[in-house]
Amino acid sequence: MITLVNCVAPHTASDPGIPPPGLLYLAASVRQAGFAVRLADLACAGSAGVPAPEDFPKWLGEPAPIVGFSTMSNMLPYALEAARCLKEAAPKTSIVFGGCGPQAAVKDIMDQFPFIDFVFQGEAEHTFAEFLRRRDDPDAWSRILGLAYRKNGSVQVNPPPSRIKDLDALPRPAYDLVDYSGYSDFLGLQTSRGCPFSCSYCEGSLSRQQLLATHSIDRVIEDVRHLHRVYPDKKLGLVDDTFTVQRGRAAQFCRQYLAADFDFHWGIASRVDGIDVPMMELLSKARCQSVYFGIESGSDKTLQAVRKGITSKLICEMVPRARDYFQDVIASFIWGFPFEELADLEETLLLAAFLSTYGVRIQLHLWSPMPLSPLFKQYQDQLVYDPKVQSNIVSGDVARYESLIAANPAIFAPFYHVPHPAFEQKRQMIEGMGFAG
Ligand code: B12
Ligand code: SF4
Repeated sequence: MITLVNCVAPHTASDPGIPPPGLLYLAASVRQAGFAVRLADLACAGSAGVPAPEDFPKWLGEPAPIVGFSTMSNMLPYALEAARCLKEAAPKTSIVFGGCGPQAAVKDIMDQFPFIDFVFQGEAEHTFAEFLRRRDDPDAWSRILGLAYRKNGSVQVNPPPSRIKDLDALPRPAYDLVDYSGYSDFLGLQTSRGCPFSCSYCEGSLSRQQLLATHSIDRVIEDVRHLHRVYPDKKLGLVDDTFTVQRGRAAQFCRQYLAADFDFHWGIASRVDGIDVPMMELLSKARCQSVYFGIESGSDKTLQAVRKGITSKLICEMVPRARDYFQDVIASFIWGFPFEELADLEETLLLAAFLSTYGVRIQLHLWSPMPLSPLFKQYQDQLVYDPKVQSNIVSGDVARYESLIAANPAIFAPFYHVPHPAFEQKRQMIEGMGFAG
């Protein structure tokens, strides 16, 4: 038996979000390899909230011999503390870490935290299943791609696996392991993995190789049919980085969706250069209700500097237009890039204000230095840790972890920031306009 734990940052527990797509894929592969699996999702900790790390072992109950933690960067401090407490309570348990949180600092994590037995890099459906088969044969570990382990006390980090190209060959995610009624209104479904763009602030770690791997539309429709049968009252959230990147494929999905006559409403993430009016019409006809656009900035200078590949003119054309077709349009912005001048932020806020007059929902995030992103590499020598200056990507009640974070910039980089011009003035401007950032 394997236990897979989906970690969430404690302060986000009031929003259970969607079941973790990556862990459902992983669980299905583990089962296919012949191992029983239990999913313990901290997002469903309920009204009691996420347990304090010392209460985590009790919350988890009897641990399986192998407990795998899935974490993003924002929940890494909590996950490490919870794992430490679990190891103290159940020393024979093997603790495995995976997910995007540990990816940039695998060796540092193994060096600093001896209670972590293994860390996996990258997509792990094949490699983790292989590890479970070879667990009792340490001589075989050096051949398992993506695995970090200890040999005679020293940490070994194997090369990462290459991207999985044939997604249809993976078993259907283990949807049956979760009770969807404990989550938000949305069911998550992945039709593709990765992204061919190269925005310099982004580290969608699977996307970094810029390879887009896709499920066939037939397979996606099969999964929708399954979910629709079991949870007819939910909505569908496609978790692809940019669903419309292959327009022909997106159109095929819409046509097959319409032909199947599902009454699910659904939502996607897209780019303003990845959508046009005919595509909007088709999406909306096929019951797509919500579109999330990564806009990032109102300043063309900034858009260029972060290699976004779009212009403020195109944003002004496409986003208001999207409101003609979709009930919910979200525009997400980032402020506080290290090279951002006050005038750049003014342009961002003006654009955000303009879009909000169309009923577009605005999100504004302080740039967070994501360690696998190209922009991070450029500024990693200038990282500063100040708990009062944190992006809402990672913020929350981290007081308990401050000394841990401050001592380990390589592991907790997204909690840091890089000083940039006129910071206080910018913050006041943002507050003055009523945006949270
Ligand atoms: C769906 C999604 C969500 C969902 C579900 C989250 C979840 N637990 O999966 C929701 C809506 C809840 C969510 C929330 C957030 N998200 Co989100 N999300 C995504 C998204 C779009 C897809 C994730 C996915 O399914 N990937 C595909 C699967 C196959 O990959 P995977 O999850 O990494 O899992 C594979 C491997 O990592 C590995 N693996 C994973 N876990 C484990 C565990 C073990 C033991 C092993 C061996 C292997 C292993 O095997 C899996 C199968 O191959 C990604 C973007 C992306 N491209 O990944 C962002 C992304 C993961 N999210 C991100 C962020 C920042 C957030 C938020 C912090 C945003 C916010 N400001 O609130 C919140 C955090 C919520 C919280 N509770 O704390 C960032 C994370 C960056 C980072 N380094 O941490 C990403 C990468 C987006 C980005 N480009 O910046 N998110
Ligand atoms: S920000 Fe979006 S479009 Fe840009 S590389 Fe990341 S996932 Fe792709």
